[in-house]
Amino acid sequence: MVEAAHRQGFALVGFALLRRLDERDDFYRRWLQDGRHGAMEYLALGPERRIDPRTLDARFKSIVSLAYPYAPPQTAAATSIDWRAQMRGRIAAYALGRDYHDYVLNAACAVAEAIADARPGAITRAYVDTGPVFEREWAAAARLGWFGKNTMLLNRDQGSYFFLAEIFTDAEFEPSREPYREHCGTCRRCLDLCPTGALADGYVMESRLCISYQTIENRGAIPVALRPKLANWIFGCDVCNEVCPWNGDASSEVNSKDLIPFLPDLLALDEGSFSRRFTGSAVKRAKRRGLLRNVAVALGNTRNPDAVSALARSLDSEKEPLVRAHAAWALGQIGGVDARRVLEAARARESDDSVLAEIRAARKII
Ligand code: B12
Repeated sequence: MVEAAHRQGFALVGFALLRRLDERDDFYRRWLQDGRHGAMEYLALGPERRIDPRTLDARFKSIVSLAYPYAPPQTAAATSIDWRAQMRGRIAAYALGRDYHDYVLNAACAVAEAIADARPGAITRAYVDTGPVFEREWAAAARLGWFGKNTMLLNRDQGSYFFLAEIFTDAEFEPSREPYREHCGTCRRCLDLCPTGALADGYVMESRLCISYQTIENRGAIPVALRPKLANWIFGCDVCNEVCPWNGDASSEVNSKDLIPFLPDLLALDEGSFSRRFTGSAVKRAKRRGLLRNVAVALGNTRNPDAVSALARSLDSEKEPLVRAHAAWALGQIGGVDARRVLEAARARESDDSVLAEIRAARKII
């Protein structure tokens, strides 16, 4: 079955016996009480299922944990261009190319079949982000790596650019590896360099501050104080991975058009062109209105007067108030006579209160 996993593209395979995660009970409940999950309500549903996976099915005895590497960000290309002058956005590396939920889950299902072939009658259930599972916790238990300060599962050879998948089964698989030591040591790069300070000591992730959360999971307005910190991230964020020494200077030759998309083009996408461009991509999760909201913020962060015309068109004819509101904010960031003129014209015809509030706020600063 290990060979089958490698054949399917998994670089790491490990096993752990299931048990109740008593030592995480308090941490997790406090994390939820503090509201750190933001609007991701599903993380709070039936907490016991995450603490003890045997509540999903009492017959489960062990877990097979799998790591599927993906192409690291093309860091040099993405950071060496002057994104402000060129009005380029960034998409997190995991979301470039095909949506991993499809092909990694298929690969995990093939491994589950290999288990059932080797042990006829075995019950198996595969997950990739698709169930109430602490995937990193179990990957650490299966000794694939250690739980890093950036809350990523890290491995000395693989860094953190891999997806996790797991198979619950009633077959018994004992850990086959040595316990994995933690190797963060005194390093604090991820904690110190996260643009929004979303990471705190003690493996605490404040999702509401995480750029990944804001650009993907938040369906409403992005808090004003966070907007400048998003820089040109328009879907996800890789900073806590990029600064991790265990990722070294990993970078790859991925499709650079996708990696550094031209923001004015994205702001002009209608439902049809959005759907065509992002079908089969993880980016679809943000929906058109979420992505264009992020694009408007990134254009504001360029502070580039060349962005005014694209934002003016959006404020004039975009159907989603959420996007118009962020376009107004962006014009306020850019400032200047043209931006002011566009905001004045929009104020005269706008009827949505949330957009009007953003127009007024933007006018105050220019
Ligand atoms: C919700 C979610 C998010 C949220 C919240 C992130 C978070 N840290 O919780 C947001 C949207 C912010 C997010 C962002 C990202 N995510 Co995400 N996300 C998830 C998801 C669906 C659930 C995570 C979860 O349960 N959070 C709840 C909190 C309470 O859990 P936790 O932080 O893991 O808390 C644990 C520890 O703190 C632990 N703990 C406390 N003290 C100690 C001490 C020790 C020694 C140990 C071992 C543990 C421990 O106890 C908790 C239980 O284990 C998982 C898939 C899954 N089902 O696991 C993917 C997942 C974690 N995400 C993943 C990825 C790739 C990302 C991004 C890199 C994407 C991007 N580039 O934008 C970023 C990384 C941000 C970051 N640093 O986490 C991968 C991570 C792979 C890896 N190598 O680790 C996963 C596993 C998806 C997958 N199947 O591959 N994500």
